[in-house]
Amino acid sequence: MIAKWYKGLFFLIVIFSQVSCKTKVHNKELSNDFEKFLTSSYPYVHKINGFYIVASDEKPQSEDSKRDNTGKEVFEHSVRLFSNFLDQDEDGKVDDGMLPVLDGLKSRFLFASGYQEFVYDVIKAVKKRNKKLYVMTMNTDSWPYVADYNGKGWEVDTLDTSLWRPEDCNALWEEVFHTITEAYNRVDPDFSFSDGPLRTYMDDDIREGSYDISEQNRYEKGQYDRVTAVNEYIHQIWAIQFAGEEAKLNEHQQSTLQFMRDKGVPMQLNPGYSGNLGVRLK
Ligand SMILES: [Ca+2]
Repeated sequence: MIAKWYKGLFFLIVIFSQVSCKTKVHNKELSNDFEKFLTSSYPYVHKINGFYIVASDEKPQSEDSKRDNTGKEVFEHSVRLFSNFLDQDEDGKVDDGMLPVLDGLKSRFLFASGYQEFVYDVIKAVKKRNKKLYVMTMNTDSWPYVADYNGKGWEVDTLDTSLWRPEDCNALWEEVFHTITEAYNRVDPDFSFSDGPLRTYMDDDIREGSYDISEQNRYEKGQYDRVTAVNEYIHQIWAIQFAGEEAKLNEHQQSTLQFMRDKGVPMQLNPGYSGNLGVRLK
């Protein structure tokens, strides 16, 4: 299946880091001010050890969304997904192996869900106040939100294009996964998307003609770069292993999966997970 939401499906704003805080007290004041700003500006705010998740109260309304959900449900679902990725053993605490990743999340990212205008506003406002943070988004007016998606129950023949997505998928799963793997990318130089093993596996797959990014690049008028492509490639491979279709992956994709496993990338999600981490601020 070719997803209908390929346009701009991975939206990442690069904000260059320039902040220099001289004392811990100053850091704390900044973080209090930032938190006050978030809670006074957005309908929903959650914090997991300093990593913020914000959301609008707009109802998801993309073409592929089931339209009976609310913005609050998307928000609470995003908190559950982040929590479950960070708490694979489901004991209600961040797994030890995920602590560095959580550090990467809190120091470099913020997650926002809502319509495009809302997330643009968050991006602008966050950039003004904390230049270190990238805003990762779930655009609920253009990407499918499917509350009961469970990541299983479909088959794939081969993974041969960047446009492939699981059937009836929930884009929120993918965007949360991208945020987690972007955090890996920031804390572990081996997890680079521009060079290193992951990039090599994808480049080899493309060179041998078994994987294609050119069609997506045409759709995106030449703007689909290989750094973005690597992050989508690893999500596709993750989704295929999650559905139990791992045997369909070719040798480059198998190597990519093994690399992620060796790095401790969380491989499981439990749709019934209820051990939310962190604290709801609003
Ligand atoms: Ca745990």
